[in-house]
Amino acid sequence: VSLTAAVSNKSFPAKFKFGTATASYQIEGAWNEDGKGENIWDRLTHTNATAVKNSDNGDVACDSYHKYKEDVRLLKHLGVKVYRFSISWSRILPTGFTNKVNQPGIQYYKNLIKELLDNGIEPMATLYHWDLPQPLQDIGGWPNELLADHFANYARVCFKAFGDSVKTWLTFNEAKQTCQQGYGSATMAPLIKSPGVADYLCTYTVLKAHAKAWHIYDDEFRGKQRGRVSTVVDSDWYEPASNSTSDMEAAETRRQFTFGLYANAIFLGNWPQVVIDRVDYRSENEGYAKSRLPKFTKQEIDYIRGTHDFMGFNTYTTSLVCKIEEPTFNETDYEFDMGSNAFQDPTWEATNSTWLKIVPWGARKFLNWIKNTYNNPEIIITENGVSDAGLLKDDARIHYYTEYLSAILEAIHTDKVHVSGYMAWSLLDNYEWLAGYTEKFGLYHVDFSSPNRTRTAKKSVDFYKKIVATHCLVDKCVTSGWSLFRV
Ligand code: PNW
Repeated sequence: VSLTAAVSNKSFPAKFKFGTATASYQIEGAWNEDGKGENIWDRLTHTNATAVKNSDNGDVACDSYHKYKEDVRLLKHLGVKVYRFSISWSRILPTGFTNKVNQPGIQYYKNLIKELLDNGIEPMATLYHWDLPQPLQDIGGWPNELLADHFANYARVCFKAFGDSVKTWLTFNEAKQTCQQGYGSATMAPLIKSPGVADYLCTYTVLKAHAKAWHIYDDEFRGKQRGRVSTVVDSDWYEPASNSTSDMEAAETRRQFTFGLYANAIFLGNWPQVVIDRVDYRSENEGYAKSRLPKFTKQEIDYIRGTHDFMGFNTYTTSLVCKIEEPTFNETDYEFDMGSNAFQDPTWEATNSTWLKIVPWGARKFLNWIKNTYNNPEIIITENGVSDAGLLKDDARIHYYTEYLSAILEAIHTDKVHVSGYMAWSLLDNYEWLAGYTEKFGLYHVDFSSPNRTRTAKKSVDFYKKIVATHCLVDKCVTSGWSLFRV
């Protein structure tokens, strides 16, 4: 297959914003420096190291806590307009609560933000990228609905400290991974296995936490700070395995149980109806006294609906879905609630992450589905990228970005999807959760064996730099008349 055949010759709109993304625990290191408290990834990696490949941890990671100025130089070299990073809650509030505010932690992010602005790069801050303060896990973590208030208080501290400079805020990165993996399948910290019970309680809290933070911004800060707040939703694109009605329905149900579980309440109101129907139905048949899905009151539905100023969307890959017979009622499982199987086509191009197959058309279909399902919101692609084993000549990464950016260009121009920005995951090779340092997503290589954590540009740096500069994937783009940004 010719690589160039699929490359779009259309151009990204003039105001389209390119950037790169990272997350605190994955890059910062300095896990116990300057008053930072312990979080759930510190606890997991220090007490249950065998759960992680090579017993790796983020104690030092890319050492960005000390090397942030160098990171900003790399961003400057790339020419990106935006840098998406996350704030470590335990660095700001070591106990998780507001009883102690850690000034050195605040100062670190102030320094980073100033360095970005001095170099003409917009900061985009994520408040929660999976590193919950351990004391909040000790009271049950996200399944405890009291966390909504603790998160809201933390958000207020951040809006107050950084909101004069940060104009784009994301509350949660991929709450689906937090809830379904952290409290369901036990494949992310805090490794709690309670699929179909604790995961829904987590989702319920997270949606309320997000809404509270958005309202705090709206009520107390928007007037003078004039920024925008949203959340990041992700899932695989779920394509029906056949064109039978049952597979098509099963795929849509799975989209609602994954993406819809996190987006519906915010963009349309309440849980998706199919989620309510199926969890209620299965809970009753499984013998529960009431549904495992916590319900929102009418007041809560109204409070959560509309708490977005755009949509943050992470996209990586695609799965196929086929309908299965109703699973046994003897067992409770989030997977059973969905009533289908999901799998990937073995002929799809593989990467260095088992879950990540290269399926660019899935990203385009997904963007169209979002447009049609959630009333055509403005979408910022807050993450997209691919892993390899760490090659400097990373042609596979260039291939992935070329194909996905082509699909996104077609979505923008042909399908009229309102995509306004794109953050490549990731600026640096970094700590990839339970995969440790074995799956590399960076544009820049990091030498984890050197105390300097030396950064080296991979081939993809020049490639991305050129796209950022020209807004084109080919030597000469066709400029289209269509632009969402025309004034
Ligand atoms: C994202 N999946 O997570 C996260 O936001 C990053 O922190 C992470 O490093 C990056 O993707 C690469 O994994 C995902 O299984 C993890 O579909 C898993 C999936 C999707 C996203």
